[in-house]
Amino acid sequence: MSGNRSVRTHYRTCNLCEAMCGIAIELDGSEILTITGDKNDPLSRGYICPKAVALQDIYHDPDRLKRPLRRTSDGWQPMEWDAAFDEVAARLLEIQRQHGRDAVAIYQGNPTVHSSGTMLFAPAFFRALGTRNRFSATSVDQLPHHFASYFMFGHQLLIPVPDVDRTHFLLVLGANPLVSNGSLMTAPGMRRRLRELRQRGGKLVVVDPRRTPTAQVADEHLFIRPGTDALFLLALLHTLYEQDLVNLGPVADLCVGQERIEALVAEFAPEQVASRTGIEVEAIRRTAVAFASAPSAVCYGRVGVSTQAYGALCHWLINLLNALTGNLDRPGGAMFAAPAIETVDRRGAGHYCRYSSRVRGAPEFGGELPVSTLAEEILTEGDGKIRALVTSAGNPVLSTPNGTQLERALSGLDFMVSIDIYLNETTRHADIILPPTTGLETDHYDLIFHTLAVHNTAKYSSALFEPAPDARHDWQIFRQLRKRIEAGAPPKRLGSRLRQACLDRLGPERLLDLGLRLGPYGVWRGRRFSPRGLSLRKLRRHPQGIDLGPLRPCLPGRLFTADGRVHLAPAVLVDDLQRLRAKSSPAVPFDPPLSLIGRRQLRSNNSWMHNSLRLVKGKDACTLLMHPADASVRSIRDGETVEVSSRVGRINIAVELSTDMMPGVVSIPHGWGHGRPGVELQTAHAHAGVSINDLTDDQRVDTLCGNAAFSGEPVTVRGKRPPAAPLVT
Ligand SMILES: Nc1nc2c(c(=O)[nH]1)N[C@H]1C(S)=C(S)[C@@H](COP(=O)(O)OP(=O)(O)OC[C@H]3O[C@@H](n4cnc5c(=O)[nH]c(N)nc54)[C@H](O)[C@@H]3O)O[C@H]1N2
Ligand SMILES: Nc1nc2c(c(=O)[nH]1)N[C@H]1C(S)=C(S)[C@@H](COP(=O)(O)OP(=O)(O)OC[C@H]3O[C@@H](n4cnc5c(=O)[nH]c(N)nc54)[C@H](O)[C@@H]3O)O[C@H]1N2
Ligand code: SF4
Ligand SMILES: [Mo]
Repeated sequence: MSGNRSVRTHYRTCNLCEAMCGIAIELDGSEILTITGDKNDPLSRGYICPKAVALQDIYHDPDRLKRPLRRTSDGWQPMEWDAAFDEVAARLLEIQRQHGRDAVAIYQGNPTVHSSGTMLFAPAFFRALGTRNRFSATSVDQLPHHFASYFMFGHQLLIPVPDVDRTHFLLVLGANPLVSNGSLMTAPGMRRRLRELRQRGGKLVVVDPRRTPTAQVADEHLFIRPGTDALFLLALLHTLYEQDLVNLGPVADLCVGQERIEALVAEFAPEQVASRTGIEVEAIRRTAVAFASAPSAVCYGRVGVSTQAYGALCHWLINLLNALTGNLDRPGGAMFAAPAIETVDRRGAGHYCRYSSRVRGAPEFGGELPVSTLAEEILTEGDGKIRALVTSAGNPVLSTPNGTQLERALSGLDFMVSIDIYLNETTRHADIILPPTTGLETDHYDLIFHTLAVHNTAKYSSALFEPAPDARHDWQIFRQLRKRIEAGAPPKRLGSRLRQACLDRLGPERLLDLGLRLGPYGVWRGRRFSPRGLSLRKLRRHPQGIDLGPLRPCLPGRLFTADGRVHLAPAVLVDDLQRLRAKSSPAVPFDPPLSLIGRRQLRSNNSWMHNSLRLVKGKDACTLLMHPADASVRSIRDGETVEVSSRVGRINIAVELSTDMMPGVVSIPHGWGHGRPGVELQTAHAHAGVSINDLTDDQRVDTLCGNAAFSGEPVTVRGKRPPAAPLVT
């Protein structure tokens, strides 16, 4: 191809998931020839997954919306942008005037954090609406991490990251990074990283109710009963004290509360928790001793331990395990990244319980209410009822518990607007859809995931393609909406008006440039001029990224607690042990006949990439994984369609027998269920699958922090034939 002078390579970061892989796009004119991993990217070093290639499918997708749409009795009609902005603002303001500000709710979904334009400009719009009814995907995901970090380190975003590239012992609970490519651990190329861990004599232990691809490459895999990780972690801590293995190491002088822990964990001997967790006494002790004795070790827990009834407890206990073995803030342990644009500042530190939800009294965290309560807030009559909803980059019908109930609620709203690129399960309920540019049409700097990366780097990607004519970027949509809402709302103080006018004038590029210049590696860091420091210009000159070095110890400097210490025994978390004790008493019968968990798939990205044919073609991916023993007592055969039911719903799904499942546990991937009427996603519709969240229960939450407790949903599975043995269901 070298003779062809029109062939060029565009470098950028894939922004689909947290891994931030560097990609190289080879083009002939405007035709994409190949999308490959960029070997020179300092973070991903050539790794990509199959979804990167599908970036071009999103760009070319005929179903992707390009103009605003309005729902009418004659179907969807295109609208002019200005008319759409005017109408959205007028309707929202009118509803707020009549019923109060909280009558308008907002829901922000996952791609929010993958878009610098949305990150920079959406907050001002949502602030202008001034509603307390703010919801997001956080409370079906990582809320427990924020909760533990807020109470232990004083800031919800100061989340420890496992230093996987240097550790000697990685203990993974409820995460499958070989498939998810890592989460709250930006670490593209986990297969290579895990191979290197073992090559340097390190060990990988995975605790999961399913023998996942990550568990398959581990030194040891322990099956655990869904939802019992807090007990397992307490038993690990118990063993540290029992065997005199506690040593806080580098943070010894920075912590408070350590003297309380021994008494708190005293009752959780391995013997006490083994039958509940399904993990043998000897395996618990062995794991604790190996962890504490390794030259460095780190425990990492993700979605499987976040989305359960004791998610916040789990993340507190994980941080404790790391701290009490001397592995907090030291190489090979749990460390903090130092991004080029600082995101962890005083203003966003967090807060808890300032107010609570109207119907069930669920607590706010960081200015958001748990999304498990959204449907009831719309459906329950009375003062304070939600009457309008703004969704942005979210698909809560498929991604939050009891999606069927939420759909019923959405269809009864007075007004709904969705800022989204597709007409899907959620946005089909909107009155107006505002579609932004996306992917290859946008500039990108990752504001969030550099804060969670296992190695410090910086990279700016320019848009590859000109946006379609008459398209709007997400930040432009938010700016227009905000201006109109502000024009119709009570005037704000002069200071905040001036600040906003400045932000508007700067636009995203100059804001990023300022962030880089003033950041820890910037040309103006510490108010001194450092000519070799970072600026946007410098990043543009290095489109394949700049290496800023391995993670470095940073405590106590980055702590945000009032006393500048790490709090090992925050009262709210200590008190929550009481709830666990009550639930785990032997008098309470445990475990339903079958307990349901989720799974992620390499060719899937939550609910919204099933319209790419290259990702969905082939074998049906939306199946119920079930252990052969559980199938045989129910006379269920491989491939048969069964009925799965829970307290809130029922679905029909094909069974895939698998000895990788723990007996008594079944698994369904989330993000499917595109068969609903009115979904305008041709390919996804033809590969519809069913939604696990038509089974998950909106009442199952971690009542401490409000996160959805998906893991371990009690379900009944029925085949076509009568069961081989009587079943207690
Ligand atoms: N049972 C169960 N449920 C789960 C999970 C689970 O493990 N099990 N996982 C949870 C987790 S971790 C998450 S993060 C949530 C995700 O929950 P959501 O964020 O609600 O769902 P997504 O599937 O990410 O939907 C993203 C939406 O953004 C739109 N979109 C894509 N790109 C853009 C863009 O550039 N701009 C705009 N404006 N819109 C865009 C898509 O069309 C889609 O509508 O799901 C949660 N739900
Ligand atoms: N390919 C792909 N990659 C993705 C996504 C995607 O949809 N597809 N989504 C992205 C998003 S938004 C996120 S948040 C991350 C999530 O990243 P991960 O957390 O790594 O992904 P999951 O596959 O949800 O892993 C959860 C694991 O927990 C296990 N599990 C379930 N219940 C329990 C339990 O009670 N205890 C324990 N110990 N384990 C349990 C499950 O079997 C599963 O292996 O992935 C991101 N990356
Ligand atoms: S793992 Fe795949 S989807 Fe995620 S950033 Fe890398 S290439 Fe993109
Ligand atoms: Mo997520």
